[in-house]
Amino acid sequence: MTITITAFAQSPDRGRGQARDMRVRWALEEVGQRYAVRLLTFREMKEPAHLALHPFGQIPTYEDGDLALFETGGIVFHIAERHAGLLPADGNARARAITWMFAALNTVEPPILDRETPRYTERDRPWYAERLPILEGRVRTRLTELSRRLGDADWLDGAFSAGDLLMVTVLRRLEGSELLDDYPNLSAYIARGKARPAYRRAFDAQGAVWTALSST
Ligand code: GTB
Repeated sequence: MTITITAFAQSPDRGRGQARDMRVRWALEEVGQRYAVRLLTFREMKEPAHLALHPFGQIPTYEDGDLALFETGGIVFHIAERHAGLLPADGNARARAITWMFAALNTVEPPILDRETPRYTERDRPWYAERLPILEGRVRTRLTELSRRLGDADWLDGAFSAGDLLMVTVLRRLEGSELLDDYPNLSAYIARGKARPAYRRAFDAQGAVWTALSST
């Protein structure tokens, strides 16, 4: 059975690996699963065939036989449960790794997105300049807390896990801003994630979509 995921036919990030298919690609590479990719235009994402797979008309989705999933947290969790390599075998360590998955998506990602989204949608509004420092302050609060917890460790809780995979992709959203500058251990943590061979393969694969598009 071939696993098939969906991704942007034309990613707005031009191959920088910020779209969420990157998380799923990385997870599949970590566990050594081959996969196919169905590329979708924005129009196709809102058509009935895709809406049957994804109620919100987004990417990525994941199909394996008669199983269809959406939401990167659910997809990465499914991959991690089915294959060795992304969750520890010990029950307590596994529960903690799963907790970090939720922490990445529910506690760290929201303030990062809350800061990022108005940069595109509200930049010309009178309140934007006043609001930005507030949003950045909320991101800094989370980074300070996360940095304190990570300390000098390589990963959040022992060996690399799906929790780290999601956390690194979440923190990567801050690349290009100065927000990470005050947190060298978090920058090093992101770099460690990006140095993993599975990350490199996933990044190159998603980047190849943009390269192929721009050469036509
Ligand atoms: N919570 C869902 C999940 O984790 O799976 C969110 C999925 C999601 O936001 N998908 C986006 C999408 O399909 C693509 S990744 N958007 C189209 C739509 O909603 O109509 C978000 C994204 C897009 C672009 C960049 N970028 O250019 O840097 C980064 C992230």
